[in-house]
Amino acid sequence: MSSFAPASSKKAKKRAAADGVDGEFFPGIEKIQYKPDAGPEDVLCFKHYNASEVVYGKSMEDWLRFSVCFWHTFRGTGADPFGFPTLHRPWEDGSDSMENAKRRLKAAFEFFTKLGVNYWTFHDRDIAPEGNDLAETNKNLDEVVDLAVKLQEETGMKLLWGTCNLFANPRYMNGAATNPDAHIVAHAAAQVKKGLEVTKRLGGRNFVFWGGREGYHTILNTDVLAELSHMANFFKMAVAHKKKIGFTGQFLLEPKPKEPTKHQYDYDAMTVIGFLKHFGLDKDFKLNIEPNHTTLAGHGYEHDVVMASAFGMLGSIDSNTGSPDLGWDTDQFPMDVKNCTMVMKTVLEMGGLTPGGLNFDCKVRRESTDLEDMFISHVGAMDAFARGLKNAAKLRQEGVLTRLVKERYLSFSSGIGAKIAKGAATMEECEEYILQKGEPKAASGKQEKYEAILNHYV
Ligand code: XUL
Ligand code: CO
Repeated sequence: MSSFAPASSKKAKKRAAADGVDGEFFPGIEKIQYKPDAGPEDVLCFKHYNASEVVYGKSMEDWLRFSVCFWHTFRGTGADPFGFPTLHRPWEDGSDSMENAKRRLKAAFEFFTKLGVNYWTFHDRDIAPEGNDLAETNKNLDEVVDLAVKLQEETGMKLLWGTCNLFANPRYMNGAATNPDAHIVAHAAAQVKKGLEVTKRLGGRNFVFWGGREGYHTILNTDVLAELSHMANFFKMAVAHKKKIGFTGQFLLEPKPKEPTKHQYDYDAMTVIGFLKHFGLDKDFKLNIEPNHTTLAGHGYEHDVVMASAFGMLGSIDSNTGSPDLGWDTDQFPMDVKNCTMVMKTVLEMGGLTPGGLNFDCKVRRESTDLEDMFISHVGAMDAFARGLKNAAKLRQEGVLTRLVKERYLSFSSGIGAKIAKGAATMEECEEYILQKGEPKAASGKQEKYEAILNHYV
């Protein structure tokens, strides 16, 4: 999301003038093929991702469920707080018109199809311009959604999830669902009502809530309990409306610890699970985990994926990465095969992510200015995850780590351990046990052995 308008070029103006042209937006780029023997510089083909290949009982496309996000890939301009846009796309005419929005959507569907993904994701405000009031804004959205329905039908593309942008407009600067002004909370609810309706129309498999401005900058002006209960009531309204309109997609909450607010309420997976349980919302929501947010919270890359999955709350993944040496959300393409292996290990253990998927909430660097970089980045990340999937499948098939972890906890399968595991033991029994058995033997944690085993598969 940026306030910088992309600079217009002569070519773009010409294209803009010929509104409705169904030209080719990525000439010279054919549908990306699987070429396992391709060389190191062949970066416009898959060397590992082979959509229909069966791995561990399911096709790769079913395990991975790749999705392209509209906001970075089609609204990203490369602008940063220090510099103007660098990514000048030929279909952009620099305006906020409906014509530009529709042309951009057509370019996006050509991209999705040539890349060979089955899913996409968007925020309401990515795809259609805001009008002068809610009625006009909704009308604009409906008109672009009409085109999206048609393009989905023509290409077979599906919507992984829709979401509402409740953070860019200045009205939300003090929060949306947690704003101290009820008028603004009501506006956010009205926006989500429409967002749910269009997501349903597009057959969205999920609907995401990322609380971009739900947090605080200073505790001095903030009633945290009031804000958190308003947020819970906001979600309850959304659940009620979902039921009312018969939307069957999964609701997902996306944790992030900081940025843009200094403290975001949805700090990390366990914080969000605690919030959902506290307010009785845990049956209606799962989590959309973004590893770059996890690392911002000070955890390891796969930590939140593992925690959410352990509690049966992993719904979907915004598969990106941060830069380990930077402290902000860089939204880079995930290229680290070991990280991808760890994520896919969890996905395999839980039997798959459906109805969620791996959404590339990632942006090309502002210096990666060529159109082909849009493809190279996605292809590279898809291949990294395909390798992660194959590694994780082998790891699981051979079962070495699973066996070692099982053995590590063996003491809980009988005797006092089984009683503790069931929650049936008392402190007196534990005392009696220790008095009889004496001092326990310390066992090695064998971290390096586990790490060496993982390296065998990566
Ligand atoms: C922001 C972020 C969002 C959400 C959707 O850091 O990740 O793009 O994924 O609003
Ligand atoms: Co995200």
